[in-house]
Amino acid sequence: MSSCFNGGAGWPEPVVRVQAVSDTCGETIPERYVKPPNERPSTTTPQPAASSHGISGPNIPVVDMSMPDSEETARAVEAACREWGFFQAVNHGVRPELLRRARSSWRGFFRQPAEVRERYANSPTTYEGYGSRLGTAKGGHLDWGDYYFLHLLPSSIKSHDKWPDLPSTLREATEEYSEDVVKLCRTVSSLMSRGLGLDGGRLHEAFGGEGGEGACLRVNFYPRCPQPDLTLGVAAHSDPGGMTMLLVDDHVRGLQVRKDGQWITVDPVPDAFIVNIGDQIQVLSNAAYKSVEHRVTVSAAEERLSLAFFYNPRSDVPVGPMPELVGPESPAMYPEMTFDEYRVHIRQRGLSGKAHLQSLQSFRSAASS
Ligand SMILES: O=C(O)CCC(=O)C(=O)O
Repeated sequence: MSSCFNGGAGWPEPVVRVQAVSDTCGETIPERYVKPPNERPSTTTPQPAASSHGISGPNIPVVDMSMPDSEETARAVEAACREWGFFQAVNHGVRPELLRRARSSWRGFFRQPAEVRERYANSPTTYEGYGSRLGTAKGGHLDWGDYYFLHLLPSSIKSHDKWPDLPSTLREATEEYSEDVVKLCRTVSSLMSRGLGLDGGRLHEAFGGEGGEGACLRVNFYPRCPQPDLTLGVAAHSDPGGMTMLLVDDHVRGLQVRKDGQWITVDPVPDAFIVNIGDQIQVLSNAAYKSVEHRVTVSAAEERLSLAFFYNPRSDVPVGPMPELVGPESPAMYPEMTFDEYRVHIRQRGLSGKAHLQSLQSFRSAASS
């Protein structure tokens, strides 16, 4: 058990791997993982059960990326981003074989002995590596999940030495996967721009243009949990970056999206990417597109793996509402801030609902009053 602790790496308390907790805690989870009653999944209004073929309750839209009319695709993406901030992209062009290889390589990492995993233990300075908590607030509630975080773009900060060397398939699979997913992000970014009535390259330009964009990957691993009604795999948050391409296990549900005050459980379409707007695109679009709160529930019966690919603006480019979207009827809702500046808050406080974006908005109101 001692190899599952990672003290002295800059965290305020020794870090315990949730995998180790799951293996040893029996029927009762430690107090640190028990969420306050109003945050527990069990207090959520139940959603109608999904049928085996589809969903009987509301669910996030599905967008077919292979439609021959790209205007129609742009309209579907726009509607989803305005109304839900989320959609599932199907027929997206990334090979199912590659999706499976990426998933199985990362599952393989979380199945390595603890001493192999611990070689990559992370610190709160960059978060890069194997981790078990977000945020450095002492004594806070913890999420029921471990993760691996790594940088992909700009290539100057990508370092294979910081990626696991086991299983042996992992580095090549992650490299290939990230190349294909970046291409998909560029396609989706162009559709999102057009949906705003702008040139297809406008968001890409606002992200820093050719070679400017940033990308990183967080692979989440949620072990089985004996009391899933009391905890969450990831607490409610919006994504701080530009957009997220999420690949989840086809057969295990867990992601919930907040819509009109209700938590909607997403039914994953096999091999789809779940795409969502992050805070930076909400700011650039002057709140036309929504960066929506989501969270993850865990299961007593099955572990779950997800790959969250974050596509971000260049870290030192000022990000504010795009001037074309600002006018007398739609004043700028946010001040300009670089993604690096924005990230500083998140790294200190961890993910917390929509608090970061709301604090930007109050900064704007205070500045203009
Ligand atoms: O695991 C999931 O379904 C979502 C993960 C997520 O929200 C995140 O990594 O930010």
